[in-house]
Amino acid sequence: MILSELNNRRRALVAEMPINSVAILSSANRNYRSRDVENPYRQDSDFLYMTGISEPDLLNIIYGENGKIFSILFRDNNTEQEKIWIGERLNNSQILENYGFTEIHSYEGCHKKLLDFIKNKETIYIETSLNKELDKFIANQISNSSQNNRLNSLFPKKIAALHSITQKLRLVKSDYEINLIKKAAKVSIKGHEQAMKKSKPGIYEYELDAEIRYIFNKNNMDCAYMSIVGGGNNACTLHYINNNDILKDKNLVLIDAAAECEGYASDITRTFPVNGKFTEEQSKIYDIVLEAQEKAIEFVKPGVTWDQVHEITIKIIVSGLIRLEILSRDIDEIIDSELYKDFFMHKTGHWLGLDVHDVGTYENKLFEPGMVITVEPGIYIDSSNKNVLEKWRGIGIRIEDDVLITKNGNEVLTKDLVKKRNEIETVCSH
Ligand SMILES: [Mn+2]
Repeated sequence: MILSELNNRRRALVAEMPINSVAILSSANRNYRSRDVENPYRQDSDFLYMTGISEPDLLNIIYGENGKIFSILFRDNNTEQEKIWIGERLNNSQILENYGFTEIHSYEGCHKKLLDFIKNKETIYIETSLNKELDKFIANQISNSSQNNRLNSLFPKKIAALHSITQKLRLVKSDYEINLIKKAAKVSIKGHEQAMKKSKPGIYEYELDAEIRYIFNKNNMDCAYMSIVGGGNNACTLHYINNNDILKDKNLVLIDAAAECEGYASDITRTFPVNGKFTEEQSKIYDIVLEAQEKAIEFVKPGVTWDQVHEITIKIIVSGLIRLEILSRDIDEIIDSELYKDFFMHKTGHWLGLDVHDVGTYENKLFEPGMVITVEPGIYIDSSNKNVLEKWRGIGIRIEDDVLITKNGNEVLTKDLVKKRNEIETVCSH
């Protein structure tokens, strides 16, 4: 983590807070798999954004005073026992130097010490329900302060939602952040290519899942989210993660999987034939989704809204389905009455960043350079849908890329992964 990046973020946070405010951030809790066995630790995204540190049991206070930015960390050096069981981690003086904190104090008993930094402030910016102890402490202070106690009367009176600021900051990515998403994308692409090469009828969905995970892990990355590997009709279950079915000849397989690099997610979906060759029906549906995706991406640029992008994909998908006689009314009627939702029931994309479905509002938000989004239309024809000819049933296709909005338009961060039918068939044949 480069220091200038962290300092820019701290400065930006302070600039967004009213004068005489303080932000209090808590690290994410440990998460247990069963009894005392922990899941791999994942830092809270806001905390990671403001501190760069991926450890539990931390508290961070940020405020500005006389034009100077203060970032106070509460953290304990590891004990001898921890050194034996878990190993060494950086000590507080290394952390102070590498991450640019103004001071470090002990985490043990930090609530009392906290008061030194927040008394006389007017507003606390915080995310409640992340750290129950801290929530309780603050609630107590506030109720005491209303009781005319002289010391407690110095406690801030207002509580505000920290995410109202952090989501705004996190929405526009710096070059440093974009580079991390690019790194994650590069490894994700390798994973998808590997799955295309290894796919064949008779193997199980989890085998392709494992191929992808192997590539990610081999590159020192992990999955940004649970991989979706859905063969045949399983592709019609939008968040299918069982991945335990057999992959059948002449079926498609939809893979939505991507790696995370230093907290930053990529998010890619490709759909390809299990045996490497698209059937006629699959080809027809595939080309509609691809056209919708490419036209939507072409349209992405500063000043555009999500609604506009979604409208383009809907139009192309609906006219495609009419052409194939899967839908049979007038295009405007289908769009107005949302009849297409039997086949395309989700939005065209989402923000991407530290969270795979990243923070940020959607309604009327204009795209700006530095924002990163996914564009991922799909068509899903469930095998139980008796309103369409049998030959179409059980086809589920989604194509998803990660797109950076630039000054003049956009850059597809995942463009190196094949998506035209003939290109996919070529990779599958290797
Ligand atoms: Mn996505």
